[in-house]
Amino acid sequence: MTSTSTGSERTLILVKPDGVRRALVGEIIARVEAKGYVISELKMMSADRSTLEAHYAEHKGKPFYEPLMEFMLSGPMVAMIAEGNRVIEGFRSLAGVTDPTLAAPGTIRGDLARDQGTKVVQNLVHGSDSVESAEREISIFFPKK
Ligand code: IDP
Ligand code: MG
Repeated sequence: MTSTSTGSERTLILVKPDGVRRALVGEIIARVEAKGYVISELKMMSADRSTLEAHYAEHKGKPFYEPLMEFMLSGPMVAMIAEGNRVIEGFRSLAGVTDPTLAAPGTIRGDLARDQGTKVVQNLVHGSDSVESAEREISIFFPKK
């Protein structure tokens, strides 16, 4: 890296259980790769409740918290680390806004998800929202041995 370039970032991406159930893992990975980000870690997993409580600590107490826990425990998901310059905001842009009804066409949520009438929004993917949350979330899903 030269002194004038910004540092490469890492972000945590989850393909949530709805994405795995709907066989969209390949489609979602393809979009991340096509954008030019590098996937450096990747695993299929079933999260346990304590992992999800740590991951979603900021949402504890909100009306959708318990439905969110149930949804994230409803089946396997895929966790990955993607790397590249500005990948944190870049993946959030690829994903689209939280509400899939409002997410722009062209985004993962806008193209592939819709309101299912559930208490928690099922929107296929998670992406970290800052450098601090990315590092915190990566350490939850990919702890250093
Ligand atoms: P984000 O995934 O776009 O970063 P967050 O606000 O961090 O959105 O919320 C985490 C997850 O909780 C969302 O992806 C969605 O599944 C769910 N969620 C967020 N806000 C609501 C809501 O107002 N109603 C129902 N579910 C929600
Ligand atoms: Mg979030």
